[in-house]
Amino acid sequence: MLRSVKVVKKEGKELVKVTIVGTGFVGSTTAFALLIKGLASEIVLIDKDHRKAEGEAMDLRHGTSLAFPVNVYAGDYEQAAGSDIVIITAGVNQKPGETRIDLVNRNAEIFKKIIPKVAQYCAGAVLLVVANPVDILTYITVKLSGFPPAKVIGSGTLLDSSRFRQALSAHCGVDARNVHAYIIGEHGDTEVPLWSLTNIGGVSIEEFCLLSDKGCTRPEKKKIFDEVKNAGYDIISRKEATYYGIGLALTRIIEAVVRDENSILTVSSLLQGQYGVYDVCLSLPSVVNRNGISRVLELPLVIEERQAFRESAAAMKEVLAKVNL
Ligand code: 6V0
Repeated sequence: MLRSVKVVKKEGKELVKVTIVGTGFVGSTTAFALLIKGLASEIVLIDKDHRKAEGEAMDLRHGTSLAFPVNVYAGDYEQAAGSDIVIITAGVNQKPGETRIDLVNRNAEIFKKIIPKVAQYCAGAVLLVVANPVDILTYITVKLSGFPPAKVIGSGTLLDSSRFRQALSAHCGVDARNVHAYIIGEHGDTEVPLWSLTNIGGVSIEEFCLLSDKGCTRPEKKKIFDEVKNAGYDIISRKEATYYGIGLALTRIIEAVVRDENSILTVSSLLQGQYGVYDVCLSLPSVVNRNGISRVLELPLVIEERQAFRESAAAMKEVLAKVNL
């Protein structure tokens, strides 16, 4: 029987085991962020380049006396047994000029090797998919693992929503934590900003701008959203990878799971009829707790947002139809 995430308490401390498959830029940065936040008591690093995983584990271990007592080591799938969460970052990343969708066949092949082993050894875990195209690979993970769909989470547009909140924070001069704004749909070129629900401290973005002398015209909104949508490309063209933002986004999801927070996060999961969309993984604001996704919210979108969301779903279905599962 599948169990939910265990948070064993020993002498008042929570024991959480996290496995990270793929210890490149994203995997190792996420391990570092987990260590700094003290969210895991045990971290297993798996990579096809085992020596690299060993090197990352050694480097991280050397900081544990200065942060939290985490047992971090390089291992294989046997050592991942009993993990509460398995993060899957293994796969190729975008090169300058490539889209996320361009990676689909290469990373689907990698997932075909990884997911059966993860399912074999980590039957009770929540799976957190990160490799791109993340919505397609989340769907593939649901199918290949046989896990209940609620236990398979794609990092989806949590990063994009965070970028959106940061861009609006800079525009409005308000702490990003007081900016409430979602990007939904694909983590990629068809993603959808929910301007109609964007608010700052409970005041709609349009009203906030009016009250504080900030511009909120259509071209200004387009400029902000373009910056968000193209952020990944803009970073990759400068430093060939992105990892700090996603590392923190993953840490936020893990926090919601291990602390059973019921946090609302825009993550990707298998949709079952939301806005008339079935059998594809996409991001919508979702309630995340120790069981994974406990509820996917259907917010009152305006017609253009609904339509754009459906188009994003159609684009994902087109890609999925070409994947050889
Ligand atoms: P990277 O630095 O090349 O790391 C990938 C790692 O995966 C390498 O260490 C490989 O050795 C390892 N690997 C490859 N195949 C296997 C396998 N079969 N088993 C075990 N390990 C394997 O890439 P990076 O860390 O930059 O990116 C990883 C993935 O995350 C890519 O697909 C990116 O596109 C994706 N990202 C997703 C983001 C998101 O928001 N969802 C954000 C950034 C990157």
